[in-house]
Amino acid sequence: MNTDELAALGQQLRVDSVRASAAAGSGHPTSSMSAADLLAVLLANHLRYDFERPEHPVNDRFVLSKGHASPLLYAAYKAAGAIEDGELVTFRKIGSRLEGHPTPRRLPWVETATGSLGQGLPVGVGIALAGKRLDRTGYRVWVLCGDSELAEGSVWEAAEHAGYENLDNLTAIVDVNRLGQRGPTRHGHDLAAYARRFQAFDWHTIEVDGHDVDAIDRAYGEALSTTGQPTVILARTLKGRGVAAVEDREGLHGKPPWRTARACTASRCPRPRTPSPNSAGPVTCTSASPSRRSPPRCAR
Ligand SMILES: Cc1ncc(C[n+]2csc(CCOP(=O)(O)OP(=O)(O)O)c2C)c(N)n1
Ligand SMILES: [Mg+2]
Repeated sequence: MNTDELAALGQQLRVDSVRASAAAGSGHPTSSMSAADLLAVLLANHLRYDFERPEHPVNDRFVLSKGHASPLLYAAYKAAGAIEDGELVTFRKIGSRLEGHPTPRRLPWVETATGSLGQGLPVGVGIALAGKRLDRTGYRVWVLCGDSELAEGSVWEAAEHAGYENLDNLTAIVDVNRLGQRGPTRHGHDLAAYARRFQAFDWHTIEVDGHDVDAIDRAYGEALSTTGQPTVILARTLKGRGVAAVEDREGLHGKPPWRTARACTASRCPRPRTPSPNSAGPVTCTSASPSRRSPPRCAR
């Protein structure tokens, strides 16, 4: 996808995250919105995954370590054509497989259950090790973490292990939105502080504006071409990005969508074609251009 399409897809993921949360009257919309551009670029241009064959051994593995941002994950499934819009808005309803936190028992595309913070990266390290030593099919592991989540000690045990094992098939993406559940994180938007810590464990680090889709695209490319060490992409983002009333504001973590959510009526979701696990290189999207003619009304 090109720049405009990526930006529109990111915005669509935001809109759908808000819509799912609004339908449920709960969930974590602001946590989803900060990471929407990061996931849009990954899904459209870099993740090698066949949604029709989730068991395919060559599929990349994606772990949403900040599992509370499940609306974003489900919005991405919709964008990929794996679920329909009607199912998206069953989020958190009794009987729906779109639970508040993603579970592999119910959804074939979920690698591991997340929601308990600090678990996703350790699991991702294990998968990456298996990828190198056992499976050897060439898949990559992508793990999306929250910044407050990095306060969990298990994250740093995993980081040490990944660096020691030279896991260059592993990329961690940190959504540095400077806020946790109750307020600002220790390091705020100080990406360099996080970089120094990962570098101490022999990681390659990339600092990036997490809402600049071209910069994100380049960062993923750099991660792919880095050998001998795992890569972490430290992305400066804003929690609640895209809706001025909630953007970068404290006290809104896990709050049901606000009044403006009603403005976010769905437009048709673009469907990026993810690359076949057997094909090399990034995908060229042939789907209809995302809805530039009718942009979501909650757009900036
Ligand atoms: C082990 C653990 N402790 C506490 C929580 C409760 N909790 C859910 S989300 C959250 C804050 C997460 O903040 P961050 O990682 O920065 O993600 P963001 O929502 O900002 O994207 C907390 C403390 C949890 N899910 N797991
Ligand atoms: Mg945060």
